[in-house]
Amino acid sequence: MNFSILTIFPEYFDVLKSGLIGKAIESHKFTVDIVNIRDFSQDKHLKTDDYPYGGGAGMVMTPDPLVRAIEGTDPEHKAKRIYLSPKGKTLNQNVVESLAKENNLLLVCGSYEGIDERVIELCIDEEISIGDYVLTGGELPALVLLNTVARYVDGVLGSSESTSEESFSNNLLEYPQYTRPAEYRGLKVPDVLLNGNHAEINKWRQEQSLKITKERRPDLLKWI
Ligand code: 4GX
Repeated sequence: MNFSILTIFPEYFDVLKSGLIGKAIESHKFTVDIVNIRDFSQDKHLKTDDYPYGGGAGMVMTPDPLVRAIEGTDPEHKAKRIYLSPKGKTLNQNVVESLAKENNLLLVCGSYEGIDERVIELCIDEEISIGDYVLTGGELPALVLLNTVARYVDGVLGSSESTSEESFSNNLLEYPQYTRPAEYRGLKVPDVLLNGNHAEINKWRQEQSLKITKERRPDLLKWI
C-alpha cells in the first residue's frame, strides 16, 4: 500500500517516524510520500492561498498549486484521492476496512477556510471527515486516516493485536482488560479471569461487551 499526503505543513508528518507505524514504514510494509504543495506553486512568492471571492473571513487555498501537486503525484489517477473535510462522510471502521482494500491513497490536507471548490470537482474522489468538530487543517485527519488504515496492512500488527477480535469488528465495545497484580489498591481482578476456564472467560467477556455497549453506545446495537 502507498500513501501520498499533500500538505503545506510537511513537518507535521515527522510523527510517522515513531511507534508501530514508524517501524512498519522502516521495514517497508507500506510507503508514505509527503508532498509539499508549495513546491508546485508558480507564484514568485510561492503563495498557495488567496482571498475568498464574495468576501468573508480567512483565506482559501488556490487551485493551481493543488491541482498540479495532485496530478504531479498521481499522473495516471491510480490512487483514490481523498479530501479531509468536515463536510465529508464520517470515518468509521467500515469505511476504514473498505479504504484498506485500495493500493494507493492520496490524501489532500486543506488549511484556512478550505480549498477552491473546483479542485474537489476536478480531482477529488471522496471527501472524508474524522468527526463533527473543526480543526485548523486536514493534517491531523490525514494522520488519523493513515493510522486506522495502516493497521489493516499485512505485518503492521503482530498476531496478538490483530484487527479481527477488537472493538467494532464485532460492532461492540471491548470488555475490560486486566494485568498483574491480581489486587491493586484494594481492587481485585474478576475471579473468572483467574480460573483458566476459557469457555467461561469468553462468556464473561461477551456479557461485559454487551453491557458496556448498551450503557454507553446503544446506537451501535441498532443493527441487532
Ligand atoms: N475531519 N478540517 C479541513 C479546511 C476546510 C474548511 C472548511 C473545508 C471546509 C476536518 C475534520 C477538519 C479543518 C480539515 C478545516 N475544508 N477534516 N480544513 N473534522 O476539521 O476532516
